[in-house]
Amino acid sequence: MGTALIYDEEMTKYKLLWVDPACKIEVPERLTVSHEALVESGLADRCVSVPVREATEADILQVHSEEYLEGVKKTPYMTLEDLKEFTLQYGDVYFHPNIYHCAKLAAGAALQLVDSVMTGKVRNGMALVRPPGHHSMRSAASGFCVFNNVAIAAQYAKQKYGVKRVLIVDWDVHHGQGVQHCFEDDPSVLYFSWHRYEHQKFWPNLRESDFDCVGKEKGAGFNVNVPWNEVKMQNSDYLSVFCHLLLPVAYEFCPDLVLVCAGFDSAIGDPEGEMCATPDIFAHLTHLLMNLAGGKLCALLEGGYNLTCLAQSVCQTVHTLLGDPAPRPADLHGPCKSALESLHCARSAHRQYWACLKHAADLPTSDISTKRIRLGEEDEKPLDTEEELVWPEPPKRLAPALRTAVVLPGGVACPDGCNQFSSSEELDPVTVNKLTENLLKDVDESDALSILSSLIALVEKMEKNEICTGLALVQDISMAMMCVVQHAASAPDNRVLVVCVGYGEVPLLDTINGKTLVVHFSNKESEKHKGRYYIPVCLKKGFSDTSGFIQAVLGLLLPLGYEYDPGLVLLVRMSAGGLCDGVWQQLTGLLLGLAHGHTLVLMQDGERAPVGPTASSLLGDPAPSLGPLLAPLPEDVAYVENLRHMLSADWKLLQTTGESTTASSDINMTHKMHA
Ligand code: FKS
Ligand code: ZN
Repeated sequence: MGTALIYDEEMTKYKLLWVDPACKIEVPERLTVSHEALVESGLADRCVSVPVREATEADILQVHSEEYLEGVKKTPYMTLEDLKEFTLQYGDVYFHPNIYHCAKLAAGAALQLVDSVMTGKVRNGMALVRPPGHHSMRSAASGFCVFNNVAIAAQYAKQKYGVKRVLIVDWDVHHGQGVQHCFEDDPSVLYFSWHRYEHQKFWPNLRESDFDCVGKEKGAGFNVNVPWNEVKMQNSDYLSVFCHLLLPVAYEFCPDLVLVCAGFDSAIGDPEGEMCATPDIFAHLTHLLMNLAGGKLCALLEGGYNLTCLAQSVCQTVHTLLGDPAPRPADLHGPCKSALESLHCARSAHRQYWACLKHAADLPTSDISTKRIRLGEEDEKPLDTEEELVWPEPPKRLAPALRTAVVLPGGVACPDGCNQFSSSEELDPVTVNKLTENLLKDVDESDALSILSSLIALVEKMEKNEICTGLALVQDISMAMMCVVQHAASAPDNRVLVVCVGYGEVPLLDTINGKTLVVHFSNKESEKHKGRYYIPVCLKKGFSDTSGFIQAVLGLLLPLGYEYDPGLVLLVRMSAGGLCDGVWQQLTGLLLGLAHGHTLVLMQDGERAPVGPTASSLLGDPAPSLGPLLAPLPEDVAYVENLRHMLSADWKLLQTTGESTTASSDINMTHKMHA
């Protein structure tokens, strides 16, 4: 199952023909540099190239009015003067004799992408298109957009393929007001957008871009706006909004198809966005969406005006669609105050619509509406001196030679696509000594020793990036855990995130120096563990409450993992009765975004049934969709919310409000919370 890439040079064949400072950034080179970067990096060759087609009038009329279409249809025959005149009735857009043709191709490219994904020809894909679409409205062009490509694609998917729920994620830095208007009262399309807003002072300056515009009538709750009231938002700000708002809502909604308005003007160096997120963040945003809808994801290019950053960001997105592990994200020092305020407002505005947000905090006490500045009331801020921003080019993303290696006892078949791991090299005597002294004191089994040495050899290959992921079935899971952790954490500058799922006892691992962070999902607290680096997540009904578990993974584990930034993830499945395969696969798939994709799964030898599903997730297959999530147990939502609040003094990515948290280094407080 591959990745589609749709591109046609024809869409570079229109441009601004007169002087207009508002439109001069929208140039044909946006498309050529993006495509060239994909070709030069070898990414284009790895994709399935799908041709464009023109959207039909019927397709376009699903979203636009006949009058508008008739108007645009005349533009190829207009004189320059007529074109200028026609353009004047709209805002920040230009027409050209060839733009109608290109707009039909851009919308048609979106439809081709939907066809390729929905028929199973490919798993996912990206379309590089001009003109963009998300601003265009039923009867109006706007912001460089002529036809609303993504809206046309969503309507088409619903009609042609009977898709019940579509998620549209608009990570462009501008608000796609055209998409919002189109689906405002439609509960089958969930629209999410973050956008530069600055209390309505930023284009398109609309009141309806604010956080409290949540949709109308039946569609109430299905429009999620996160307005940025300051510029310079960074990777942490974006990830926080994904973990604490978009993903919980998206999993609860459970789309059959994900469409992305993939604009890259939200990245560093962009003259329009003035944000500071680095291109590699798009690898993570993409990855985090890839386990929704069974992996059916279509990304459509929207904005992006810094050509260097645009090309890098497009490559990051396509790399991830192809399944290459994402680079470890840099600089995750927590969201800024203004981002937290936006997140807080949006979460509280949606609290009544989504069970996962039921316990979100009230609106901020400082009334944000008083900050709404009426247009023109304040002086324009002085123009920034155009400083040249520099950021490091994202590192080359080399996929390891071997994707998934397995260490299985005799008699267990190696799952398709995996490689049975055999360590060719003998372990050095020092390691053998350490193992026998520390771990194998009482057991005198050469079997155990050979399994442990295989595990160590496997971890070493993962550290060298020769192997991406691993899976081992072991007799003594505690011993295997201790062995891997001791070994991995002994390397300087390496951190191990240990995620334990199960009712079993977690051995005492050295969590004192911060080189190991243990997050333990279970249903009861253990008394013997303490400290900042052991985090128990105790859900009332353990893993049988799918919603509660998933929400804890999204809102606790992911932000913790991102902030901790491990070099290795050790995912341990102990006796985990009630945990269904789909949930386990979601967990496994999501964790692959950390540690450059290096995840080692340990499972009890007795429990062989999950081997196949685990292997499939480690190989990068999307997890199956879980169905719309029911409301989690109210106690669990409250518990997770509380735990997050307590831990947020130590872990900045857990914050969901700008209000200060009481410092709580003593997280043992959490033991009392279920009482
Ligand atoms: C110049 C003001 C320009 C118009 C911005 C339009 C943004 C378009 C876009 C799209 F994705 F549609 F291309 N104002 N200083 O990036 O959202
Ligand atoms: Zn934009």
